Amino acid sequence: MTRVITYGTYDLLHYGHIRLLERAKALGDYLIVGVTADDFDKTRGKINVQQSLMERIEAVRATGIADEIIIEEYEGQKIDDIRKYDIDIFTVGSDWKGKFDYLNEYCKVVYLDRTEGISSSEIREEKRQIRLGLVGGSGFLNKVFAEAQFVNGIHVSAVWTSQAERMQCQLKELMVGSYEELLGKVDAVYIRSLPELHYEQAKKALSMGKSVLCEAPLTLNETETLELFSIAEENHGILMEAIKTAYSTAFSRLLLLVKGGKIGKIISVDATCTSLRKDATDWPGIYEWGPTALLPIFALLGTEFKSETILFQDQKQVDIFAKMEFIFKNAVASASVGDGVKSEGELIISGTKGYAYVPAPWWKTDYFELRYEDPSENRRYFYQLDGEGIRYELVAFARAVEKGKALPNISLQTTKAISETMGQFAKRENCTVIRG
Ligand code: C2G
Repeated sequence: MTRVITYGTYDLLHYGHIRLLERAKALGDYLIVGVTADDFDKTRGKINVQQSLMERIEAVRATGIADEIIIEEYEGQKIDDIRKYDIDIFTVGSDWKGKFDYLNEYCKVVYLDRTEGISSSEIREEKRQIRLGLVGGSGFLNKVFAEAQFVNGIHVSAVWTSQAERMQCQLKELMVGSYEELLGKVDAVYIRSLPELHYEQAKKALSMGKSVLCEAPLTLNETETLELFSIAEENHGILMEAIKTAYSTAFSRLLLLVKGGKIGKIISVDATCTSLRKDATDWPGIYEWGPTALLPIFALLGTEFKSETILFQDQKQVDIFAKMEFIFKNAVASASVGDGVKSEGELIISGTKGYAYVPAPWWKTDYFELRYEDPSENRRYFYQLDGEGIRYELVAFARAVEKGKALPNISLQTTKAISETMGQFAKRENCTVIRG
């Protein structure tokens, strides 16, 4: 009996996949199909997969072609599987030609012609076509534009910015003269303007039924933030707060592990985010860093707290550093943020059994450690991070727009608390100012 194995994601199963499976089966008597797990796909850069693993397995099973279905979870598994399942032939489409020659050592490798003219990416592109407008006075728009190229179904189609000179050529071609003109050309907007402009800009877009992905803080108070969410709902649009860290796999997994009790009861969360930038930035630096530093604090400890801020200004009265202290019922936290002061950008979560350590720059990390009194219990965790998380954030936004339902990685409670805290800071409430 000839045993054949093949692998794939099989997202939105199409006839290209089915033809491949049929020919794979015809190579022998027994066909095993390995369907890729979500995490494994993410590590190989496949971020747009729309169906869950179970949906994809079910679709392959329903073809009736596979004799057995297994899950592909890790790099190198193919060799393990070939041995474990006593495989005679490994086969895959010709788009992989040469890539699996190393398996010849273990079994016969056959590349089958790929079916032209159909692919999961094309189906995803057809399923959703979101014309995205980029708004704001920031060079960061270039980054978002670059990252949008990795997201199926999002097309940047207009840009409105006060910083034309900082835009790369392709964005210059998409520039329009007013916000209204931009809104006329798009289905959704990404906003990275000064926080005090967010409310009006988001409101205008949402009222016209557009969806909005807006950098944090969404607004500078809880009431306006809630109002924006209700306008979004009334107009069937999506409103999502953009903090790229919330979409990094390492950060999400860290929160799950810590919330799951891995370091005991959380006693303290200390987050530091600083930068020294030569260019005057679009946002005052503390606005720029504040929401990111507040994210793990509110996500882990909730939003019932008392807070106090110590703000440092330079001789020209420019805010260069702020230390925000939080007292919760059973825990404390601090956010040290600065633009003009440099420190170690680490995140430390202290618990009654151990602590989590995320090295600098923690807001775009692919790695963290859980550490204990007995160092032999320490564990290191690594995850893939592409595009600083912006790419994943855009995928989540596109999915939400398509489904008409947001499943943000940031809770509404956290979003509200970030708006309120940054607003209080803007008004210098509970704030002691030290001038240098
Ligand atoms: N395929 C094809 N024709 C298409 C599209 C895909 O023959 N038009 C084949 C691919 O070559 C692959 C299988 O269908 O053999 C599954 O394709 P994907 O779901 O895109 O999976 P892929 O990323 O190619 O995974 O470990 C993973 C495997 O190595 C391949």
